[in-house]
Amino acid sequence: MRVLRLSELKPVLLKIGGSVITDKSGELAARTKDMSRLVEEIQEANVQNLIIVHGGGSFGHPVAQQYAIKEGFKEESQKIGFAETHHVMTVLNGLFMDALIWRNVPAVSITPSSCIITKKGRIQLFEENPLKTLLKIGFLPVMYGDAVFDTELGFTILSGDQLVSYIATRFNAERIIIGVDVDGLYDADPKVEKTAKMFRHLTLAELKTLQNKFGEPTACDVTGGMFGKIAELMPAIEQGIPATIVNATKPNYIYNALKGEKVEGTLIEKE
Ligand code: IP8
Repeated sequence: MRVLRLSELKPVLLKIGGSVITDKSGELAARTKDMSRLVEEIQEANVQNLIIVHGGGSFGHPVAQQYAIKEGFKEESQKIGFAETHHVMTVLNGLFMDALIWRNVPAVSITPSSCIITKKGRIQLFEENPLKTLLKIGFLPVMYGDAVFDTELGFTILSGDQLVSYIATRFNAERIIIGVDVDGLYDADPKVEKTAKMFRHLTLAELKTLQNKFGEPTACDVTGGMFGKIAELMPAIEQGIPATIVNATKPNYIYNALKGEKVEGTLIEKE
């Protein structure tokens, strides 16, 4: 049995947006068919050293918003909200893990709230050994956006996007794939504006300019709108790790992206 050395690990980070695996217009509405299809694509692609991070969608976000969890611990009544936010994320994660394990994928979930502490919302401490060990043995680690403890705020929300960027940077990932429910990154919301223009390629400098222009949070997403989320990837892109944004609701897009094949979407690179 061969156990990989850390220097041999060049993980591929796959973020599955909450809008892909849940219906954001509902509450606690999982898209189990999409989960199964994605798992088939992930299994078929059979990428070595893959790490998956998924978002909160209609599980984490509505409860986190209701109790203002991201803003930190201000009153006793939020405690049940923190507990509930974390709990519903474990439920969503459980559904995704079910889909993976039923398809014989040796996936193991790591709970962010148990191994990460943030400071004012930014990751300050990350006990990496479980993740490293899973990768070395050849498991598929799965993490997710979560309600976490914070040294200044008491608690807060950690987005899956910050987590992806942090892991990619720390583990010097080969590349990042971000699966969303639109075809890529646009200059306006393509679900609202018919004339919205999609970017096929962006440099880091271009992304920074766009982020200043469009980085507003959306209504029921406590961790920021699309530009805010993509902005989280900047440190990883700065380090030379390319990120591709693809439509994970369209069959085979994630498969093609994982295989490194040409796929419609937005590629963001350092230069
Ligand atoms: O959907 C946030 O993760 P995201 C998760 O990746 C929670 O922003 C708990 C709201």
